[in-house]
This record gives sequence, C-alpha cells and structure tokens, in this order.
Amino acid sequence: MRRARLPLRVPTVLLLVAIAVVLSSCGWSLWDAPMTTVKPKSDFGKATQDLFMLISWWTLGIFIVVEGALVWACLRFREKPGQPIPKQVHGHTVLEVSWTIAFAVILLIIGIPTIQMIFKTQEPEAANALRVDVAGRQWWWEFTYPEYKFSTANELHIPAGRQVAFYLHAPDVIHSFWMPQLGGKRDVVPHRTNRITLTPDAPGEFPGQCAEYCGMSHANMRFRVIVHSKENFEQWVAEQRKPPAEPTDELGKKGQELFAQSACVGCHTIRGVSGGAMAPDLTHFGSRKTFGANLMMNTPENVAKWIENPTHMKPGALMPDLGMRGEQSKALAAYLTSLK
Ligand code: HEC
Ligand SMILES: [Cu+2]
Repeated sequence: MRRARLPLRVPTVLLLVAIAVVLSSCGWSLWDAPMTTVKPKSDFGKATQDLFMLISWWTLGIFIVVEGALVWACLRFREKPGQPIPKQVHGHTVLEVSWTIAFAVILLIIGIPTIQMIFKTQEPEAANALRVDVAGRQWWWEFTYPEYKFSTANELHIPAGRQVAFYLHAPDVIHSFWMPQLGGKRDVVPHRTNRITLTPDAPGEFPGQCAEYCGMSHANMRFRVIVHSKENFEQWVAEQRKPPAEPTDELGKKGQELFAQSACVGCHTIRGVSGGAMAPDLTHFGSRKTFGANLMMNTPENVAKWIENPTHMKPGALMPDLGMRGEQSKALAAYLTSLK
C-alpha cells in the first residue's frame, strides 16, 4: 500500500521551521556572549571547564558506542521474509560482566578528578589572598573589603593575578553568587558562610547575576565585576577609602542637607554623614557606573526618578518612596552622583 505523500511533508517543514526558530535564539558566536561559561577567565573557571570537557568527551564516546551498537543490531538482525525464528538466548555472563566493569572504570575516570577538584576548591586560601565579604540581599549585592574597611554595592572590584576569597553571606533568603566568565556558581545561604576562591587572569569587565530564585526582583539582582591591573586596583582602593568629596554646587549642597535630615540616613551609610546598614553604602555612589544592581545607568535623571518611585523602576524594591518630588529629588540626585 502506498502512503499519501503530503502528510509527511507537512511535519518535516514544521520541524525545519521549529529548528530555525530555536537556532535563531542562539548568539552568533558562543564566544562573544557575555554570560558564557565556556571561555573561562580564572583558574577556577578553567579547572571547571577542563572537568566539563573531560566528562563531555567520555559521554560522547559512550553515546557513539551505544548508539552504534544499537543501529548495527537493528540492521544486522532485522527480520527478513521467510526467515525462521532465531535461536532464543537468555543472558550472556561474559558480556554482562565486561560491560559492568567497563562502565565502572569510566565512572572512576570521571569521578576521581571530580572529587579531587571538589577538595581542591575547598582548600584554605593563600596567605596573601584578598578577602571580599559578599552579602546577597533582596535584591542587590554588598561587597565589603575587611582588609580596607569599606563597603560598596553592586560593582565588584578585584585585582588580576591575585587570589580573591569570596565569603558569601545571606542576611535574608537564599541567593546564588554567579560570575559566569570567572567561575561559580555558589549558593549564598542564611546562617552559613560559603566560599569561592579564584584568581582572575587579566583585567576586564564581566557580568554577574543572582542564580537562585529569591523573590520578585530576582532577575534584577545583577552586578558588574571589574577586574583591574594591580596598580589600578590600588588606586581604586585609595579613592574608596577617602571620605566623600563635599558637593560644590548649590543643588548638591541642598541635596546633602536634605539627605542628612530625612529617613535616608536610617538605611544608607555615607561615611561621615550616616550609618544605616540595611541598604547600599552610598559613600562613593558617584563612582559607580550603574545602580539598582546593574539595572540603571547612574545619571542624575535616573537617580531622581529612582528616589521618586523605586518600585516603578525595580518591582518589589525594598526602598520606600519618601515623597521627595521635583526640586527635592533633583537635589538629592545631584548630591549623590557628586560623591565620586
Ligand atoms: C527603608 C530603608 C531605605 C530608606 C529609608 C531609603 N533607602 Fe535607598 N535603598 C534602600 C534599599 C534596600 C536599596 C536597594 C534597592 C535595590 O537595588 O534592590 C536602596 C537603594 C538606593 C539607591 C541605589 C544604590 C545603588 O548603588 O544601587 C539610592 C541612590 C538610594 N537608595 C537613595 C536613597 C535616598 C536619597 C533616600 C532618602 C530619600 C533613601 N534611599 C531612603 C533602602 C532605603
Ligand atoms: Cu535571586
């Protein structure tokens, strides 16, 4: 009996269209994608990548052997017209024992370096490592440098070529600290301290992202990682340790007064002005390129809009609208963006 041709062609065309649509969501080059994990930029990232490749090659080998055997068996032993029923067998001790041993050996080859790597990543950090305390909070990141005694938010600055030890805390709910190109991810869990140590290879700028659902603005809980040369990092640290510059223009001065007199001081720290501890440290707010966990560019217009309506710009944001409007929010924005 001949099958009608058309019904077969329609699914084929639909399948091709579906494949084209799926593929069109891929970047042109996997290598240029900012969130790529396959082009590691640190020792930790490279070690993870090597392990991933080792496992991928072994699984590819197993896939080819198993599928090859399956296809071969289908072709070799398929039913032919007039053939008698083949000899019925049950079990084959030699075959069964040998494939059990073969796969146990492959699992060992994969398992030994994996376990070694897990222990290696848990080793104590080097004596000269830079310690950064990371707090994942709904929905922003706080980075504290105990060695230098200051905090910053959402923009992580680290030096190339020196080991960095990240101590991960969660004051509220579970988050996950992830810098795809540098290495990770690691859960940030309340009531315990997790750790990642890694040495970035070279200066560069990389995106980071919370990778564990943590509430309404989880997807907006991003950060930027700036890897500096050794000299640039020291310069950045020196700038951050200085007290903030006094505003020079009228609007900025008005903003400074307003800030000091309003509820902002209850949540935010500006060294020498206020000591709030539940919101981003704003001492050198003007030196950051973005704010709101890498959501908005740090311009006076955006900051004024933020102060007027934080949850409009970032759903669920835990900063209240304090009723600052017009001149007031403009003055606050002028002051904050001047804190270089
Ligand atoms: C109840 C505590 C609270 C008060 C009061 C408060 N804020 Fe905030 N503020 C926050 C929190 C929490 C964030 C982080 C929001 C986020 O990114 O999810 C924030 C973020 C910010 C940011 C962005 C910081 C960054 O680097 O991303 C600015 C600027 C800011 N607040 C200014 C102000 C000003 C000005 C006032 C006073 C008018 C004020 N805040 C009052 C809690 C507060
Ligand atoms: Cu999250």
